[in-house]
Amino acid sequence: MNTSNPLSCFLCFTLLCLLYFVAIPRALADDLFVIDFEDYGVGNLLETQPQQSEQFRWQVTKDMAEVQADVAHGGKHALRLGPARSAVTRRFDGGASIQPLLSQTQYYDFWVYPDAESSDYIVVARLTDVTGSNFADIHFASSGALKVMTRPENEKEAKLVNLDGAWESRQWNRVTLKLDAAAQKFEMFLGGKLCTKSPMPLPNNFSGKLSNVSFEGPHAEHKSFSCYYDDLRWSDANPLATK
Ligand SMILES: [Ca+2]
Repeated sequence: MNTSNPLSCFLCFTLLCLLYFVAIPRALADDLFVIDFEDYGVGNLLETQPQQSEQFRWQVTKDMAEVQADVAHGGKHALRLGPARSAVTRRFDGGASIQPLLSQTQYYDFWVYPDAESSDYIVVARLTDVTGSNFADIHFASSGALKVMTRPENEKEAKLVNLDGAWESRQWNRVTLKLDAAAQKFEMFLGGKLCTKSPMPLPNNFSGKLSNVSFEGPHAEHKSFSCYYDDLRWSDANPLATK
């Protein structure tokens, strides 16, 4: 392009403006996804989820999952797993409107309502990297215990360890993960309160590109217990800073 031409100069200027207003804000703060279930219909998750290519749709891997309007954290709809031990999973490494985040510091924030006894056991989030390795595992364990997967320094095997804090049955619990892909460490917050004394090593490598999110409802012997999820957000902006 001949930049001595006034038209070329104008086009260059316009292009630079576009880059500034489109590209720069995207690098500062972005969301991989925000899911509040408000644009989902009520009913079986497999049938009510919005249009999405087959590969990147929610999959129900065990038992029953539905979008319902009886219990919601925000708006009118939330996801319900159960009764019993249902499980769902979805890929976020592609599909409509899904773009990987550029930042190495990322946050996963979600609300979960266990309609279960404190003696029950729920895998509330399990996250997988594009390589297929499981880099985060959060469990609401028996007696209110909070457990996460980590790989302690100098140890080969990842293991579940207890954190400070306790989950509440039949209430909305807010879980926030801060993931540092550069340091390969994470911090976790429950109800906005830090549960990890210091950043903990991830159990497996996280490249900064999320592949898969999955949840499992209560591991209950009782058949009538469920687990609700709402307001799932993956972002490079700290969700707790906006309170
Ligand atoms: Ca909602």
